[in-house]
Amino acid sequence: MRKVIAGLAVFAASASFALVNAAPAAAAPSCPKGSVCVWDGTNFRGGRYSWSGNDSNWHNNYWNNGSGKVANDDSSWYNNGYAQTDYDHVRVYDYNSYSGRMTLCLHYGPGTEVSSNSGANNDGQSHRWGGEC
Ligand SMILES: [Ca+2]
Ligand SMILES: [Ca+2]
Repeated sequence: MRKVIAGLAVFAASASFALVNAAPAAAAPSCPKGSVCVWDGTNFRGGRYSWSGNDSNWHNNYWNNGSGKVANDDSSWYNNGYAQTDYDHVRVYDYNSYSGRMTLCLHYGPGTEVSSNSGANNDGQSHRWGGEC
C-alpha cells in the first residue's frame, strides 16, 4: 500500500509538472509591427494608441476606444519596433518635448512588454526612438 501511495504521489507531481509546461507562453500584446503601443489600463487592457515615429506631445492623442487623452494615462507599454541600430528603443518622458524624467526605456521586441510599472503609470507625455537605454 505504501508503495502505491508513493507511486501516486510521483504521478501527481509529474502530472502537475506537465500541466505547467503545457501552458502556452503568454501571447505578446496586439501592436502593429514597427510601432510602439501604450494602453490606458495595465496588462494591455482598455484603449490603445500606437505610433511608428516620435511624438513630442501626447496631449492631442486619444485612446482608440474613445476613453480620453493618452497623455498622463499610459499604464502598459510595448515596443514592437524593428531591430535597427540606434532606433529600436523607446524613451518615454513625463513632460512634452522629451523633457523631464524618462519614465521608461522600452526595449525591443516580444518578451519586453511592460504590463505595469508604478513609477511610470499615468505619467507619459512624449516619447522618442533611440539607441540602447
Ligand atoms: Ca501627439
Ligand atoms: Ca491609465
